Amino acid sequence: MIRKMIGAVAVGAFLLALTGCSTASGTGSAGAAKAPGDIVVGFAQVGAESGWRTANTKDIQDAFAASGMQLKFSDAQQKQENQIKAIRSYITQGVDVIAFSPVVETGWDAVLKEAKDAGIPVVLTDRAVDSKDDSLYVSFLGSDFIKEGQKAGQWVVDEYKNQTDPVKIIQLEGTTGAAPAIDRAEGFADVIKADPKFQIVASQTGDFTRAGGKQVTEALLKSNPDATLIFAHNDDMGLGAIEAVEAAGKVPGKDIKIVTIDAVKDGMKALSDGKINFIVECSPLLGKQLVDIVKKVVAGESVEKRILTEETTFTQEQATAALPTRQY
Ligand code: GYE
Repeated sequence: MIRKMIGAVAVGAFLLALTGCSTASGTGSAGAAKAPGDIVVGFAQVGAESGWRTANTKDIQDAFAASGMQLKFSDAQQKQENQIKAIRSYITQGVDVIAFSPVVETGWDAVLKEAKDAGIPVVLTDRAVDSKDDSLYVSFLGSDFIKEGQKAGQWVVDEYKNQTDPVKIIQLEGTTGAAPAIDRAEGFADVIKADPKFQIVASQTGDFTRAGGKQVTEALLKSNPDATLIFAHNDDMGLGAIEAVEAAGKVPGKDIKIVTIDAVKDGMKALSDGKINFIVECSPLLGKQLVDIVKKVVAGESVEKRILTEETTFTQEQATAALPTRQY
């Protein structure tokens, strides 16, 4: 009899554990729907390094404010240890969902495992992690950075199709180890390698900032005075490069052509003015989609593991046409 009772208790405990498990994978507590005001989301942002990031932060904050959910927000100032600290603090606070944009790709498994063990679903926003265990996050929302690099490369191939002389290229890389820096470089290289006249003569990180882009371009123009093209992994570094090119007595957009990625307002203005030659769009407006993912995860609905943002490209004429209604 006592044995039977112990058995029943054990079965009960097992069932409870199972219910606990489904909460852990994001099915909500015992099926009861949570009111938006009771849902708490912790967002660990990269920093405020670029116009793109500022627009991204605003869009996420606006979308959560409109949703009625509670958003806890932290800015890691581009440091991984700060982001890990923020995520640990969200775990301790017992938030419903954690979302974050990993500053670099590697080194997340331990903290993501802690979130998983605490039953808190994680959504990757904008940037990916390179973890082999994809059960550590429920979804990854963001752009295809390889495709962006390929689009930039394709413009270069088309622009120089009638030139046989070497095209010497300076590449301004994003933050070392960040998914968009790795993937944009890869996509670009993939396309230009078809013709050996394209030579990346120097490639260095400007950390996705305007100051970084300016400083690196200054130095690299000195060591590579015959470079005629700059590929910058984001608009801000391209804008910094414009200043360095002008300071070197050259005309940006003519003596030195510039291709960038993002299409934020300042970049689009420079493109419209002919100082940048081509921009591949990368949308920072991820807020609404993130809110939708969080709602589904909390309600126990399934979500797509990979959600891609839709993006285009801009020539000078297209930038001039798009500028008046550009949101960011
Ligand atoms: O291109 C850059 C920002 O992760 C896609 O980060 C984002 C990149 C964006 O600093 O401007």
